Amino acid sequence: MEKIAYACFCTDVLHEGHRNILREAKKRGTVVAGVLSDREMVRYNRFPIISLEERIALLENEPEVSRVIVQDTIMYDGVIAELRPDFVIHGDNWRGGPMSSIRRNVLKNLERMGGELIEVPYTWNPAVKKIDERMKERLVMPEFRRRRLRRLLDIVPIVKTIEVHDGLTGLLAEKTVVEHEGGLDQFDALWISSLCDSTAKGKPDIELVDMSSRIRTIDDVMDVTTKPIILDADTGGLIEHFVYHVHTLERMGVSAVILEDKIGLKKNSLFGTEVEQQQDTIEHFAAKIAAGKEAQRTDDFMIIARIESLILEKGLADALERAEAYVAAGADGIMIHSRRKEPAEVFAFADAFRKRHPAVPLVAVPTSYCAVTEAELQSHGINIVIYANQLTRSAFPAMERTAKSILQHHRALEADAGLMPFKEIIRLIDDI
Ligand code: SPV
Ligand code: MG
Repeated sequence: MEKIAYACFCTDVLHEGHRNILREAKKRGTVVAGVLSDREMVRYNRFPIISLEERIALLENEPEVSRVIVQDTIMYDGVIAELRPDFVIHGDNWRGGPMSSIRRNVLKNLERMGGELIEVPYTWNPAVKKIDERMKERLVMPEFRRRRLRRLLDIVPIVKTIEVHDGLTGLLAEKTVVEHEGGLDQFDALWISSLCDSTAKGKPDIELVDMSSRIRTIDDVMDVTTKPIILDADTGGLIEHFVYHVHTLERMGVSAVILEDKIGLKKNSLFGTEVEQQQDTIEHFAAKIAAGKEAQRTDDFMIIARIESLILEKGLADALERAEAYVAAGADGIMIHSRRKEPAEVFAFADAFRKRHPAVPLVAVPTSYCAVTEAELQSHGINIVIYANQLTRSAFPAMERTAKSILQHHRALEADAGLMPFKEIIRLIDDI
């Protein structure tokens, strides 16, 4: 019986390096090519530019390939048990970083089931580099980035979103990949928080940092990332101004804005009823949503309505009544906010809302009820989770500790042990 040589691809384009792998596979037997599923491509931080069907066709067109299968997990346990390949072929570029856990998994499975790993020297030349750069270029283009949030909502069970407020936090959110529960994981989307954007500028979160300045932050983040951006647009301001902002943000490639139903001098929600805050009327806020939807020019852009009833202790019935009106006005999603330590009121809202609207995306921001897991949120129908301020809150104490240590010791030595060498920080920055 002819031997089986298996190689899995998580790419939207085939270049010389991939063809080299296919040729090496062909030398050893019948070539079965794997195509990684959309969901796993995303978890692996390779957002698919073309569809699964197109990726299958790409490999079917290669003369060496006898059969194409879909590999649904990044780890090889399932595919090796089912296919029993005699050889697994892979480029040798997976020996370091999070990819090395996939290599270990392949070796473990081959040892158990029989079979040999063949590692082909990774092909890196100007032509391959150019193709790689072209693919990255497509990901950063506004029309592609804008659409990416809606695509994610179809692909992943819950869109994991992290706060960023400058190029560096953007890079961290873009590139951090961890090995987790037998797979790889990374963040799906970026949250430009009004609180953290204002705080980074040393200003209070009261809509003092104006849209021009927020756009500057978005642009800094966009310049070094590809992931979709959800903007915290506070109250959206005057309806007459909001419609212009929708145009600008949509053109830039922002995927969604979240507008909160407050009016007057907005204060941060985490203050709750400790400070004077006023909720907008249902009619006026619904009119703002409708005006924004009317102004947008693509089907990609999303306007998500944020309900502050629970923050302001107006109760579940008020939150649900508002949700109904905002969806009727055209909102593409609902964010329900809470500052309780437990997620019970968020779950109660989500369960009731889901009965009436099975498909409207729901967003949660578990800052105060931080013990909740993504799986629990997901089981109550939440589609987007936003970790809204954790990067800022972890960076500040570290910086404060360092500042105090230098002042206390009149030198930097004592602080130095806790510092990352700059060489490691700048590894995030791409060469051009
Ligand atoms: C923000 O991050 O600015 C938010 C979320 O609006 S919260 O701070 O919890 O109100
Ligand atoms: Mg905010």
